[in-house]
Amino acid sequence: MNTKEYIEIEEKFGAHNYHPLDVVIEKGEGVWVWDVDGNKYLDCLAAYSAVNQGHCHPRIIKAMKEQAEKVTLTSRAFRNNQLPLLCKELCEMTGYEMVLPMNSGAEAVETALKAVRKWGYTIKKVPENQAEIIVCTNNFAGRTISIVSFSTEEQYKSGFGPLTPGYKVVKYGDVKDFEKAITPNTVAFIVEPIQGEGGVIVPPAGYLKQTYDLCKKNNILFVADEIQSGLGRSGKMFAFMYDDIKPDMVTIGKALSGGCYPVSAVLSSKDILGVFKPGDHGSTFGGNPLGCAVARESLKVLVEEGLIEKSHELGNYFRDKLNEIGSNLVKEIRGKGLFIGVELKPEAGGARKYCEGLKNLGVLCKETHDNVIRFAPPLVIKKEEIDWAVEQVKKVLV
Ligand code: IF1
Repeated sequence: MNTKEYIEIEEKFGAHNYHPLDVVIEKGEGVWVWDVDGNKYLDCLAAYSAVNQGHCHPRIIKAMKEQAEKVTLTSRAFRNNQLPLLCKELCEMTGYEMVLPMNSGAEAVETALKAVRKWGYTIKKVPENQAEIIVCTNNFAGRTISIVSFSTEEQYKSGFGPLTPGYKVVKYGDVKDFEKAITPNTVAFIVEPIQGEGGVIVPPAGYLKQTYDLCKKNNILFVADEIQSGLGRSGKMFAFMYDDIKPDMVTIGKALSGGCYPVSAVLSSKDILGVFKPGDHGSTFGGNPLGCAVARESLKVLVEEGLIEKSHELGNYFRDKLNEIGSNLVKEIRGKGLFIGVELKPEAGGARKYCEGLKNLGVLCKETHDNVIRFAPPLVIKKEEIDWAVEQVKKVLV
């Protein structure tokens, strides 16, 4: 079957909740993917940063196969011999005390929401059902009802009410706005250290530190959503590490499994995650041995292959090269590490057509927020591959 035939079948039998580029991928290796017609593409999206380690990383696939042949799922009714090791290794690697494993990113965020609320009631002593959580404009944290309830994107919420109460939205990057929103009932501030969906937005210098200090002063939990920006994407293990802070809680997902399996987690302290008692929270698949084995190897690959440092170095190189193009269509090139946003001027007529153009030249990337092209290739990309990608970008941006 060819591309057109696959698309027809999907359009007929699959729900239409996406508008993907018309490329049907059948194989991936490192930074490259191949479609069903045999065309080869450089993947500059990396499944929204889930395949930081590169497609089908041999070590991760090996770990996955080996575990799949032993045992895949035990449920949390019983213990398994992979979960303890993943928790321990994650804590040692990140400096947190405790891990709560889930599957999707949205589930990790939901877990964080439940944890900070329960912490608010049991430790901070907020009156019952009065807990407030502060979030930012332009946030993206997933698609569940509670998460879309605090989205500022109308489409994500519209038609899905009644929505979950208990959130206050403040302007991303505006410390004063954040300070004004604090009340005695504020239990947490949930923030992406770099906004992905928002358009690869890096907040003004000092923003994270100042909001963090205000959280400390007011007994508010600072929660960093590192599901997209974390695990090397920004050129550090976590994007918050560019600032002098240690969030009370961190959500991770995506690259935690190198894109091989849905694995997410919440990292925090014993005091905070300790609010969960048996029966308070869980998931059939969360912490399953297959996911844990895959995650353990994915983390090792990230560190042992020096992918975090590579992201830092090659991210600077990629941005410099994009800047050298000097296109009149470009308003701004921003980001950290290999997490790059190219914002086009309004007269460019939207980013989508440039992504289509790049696809035809063999580079896969995705527009975000109409005017931003995001470049976030697997962190295993080589300099020469960046050079080639930039040549293609040059062709569409002239
Ligand atoms: C989709 C964007 C990326 C996330 C942060 C939690 C989650 C995400 C910071 C939830 C998910 C996704 C989901 C995907 C598109 C995507 C995305 F364009 F919407 F913004 F990555 F850039 N926190 N991001 O970015 O994780 O439940 O999806 O595992 O189509 O919804 P999830």
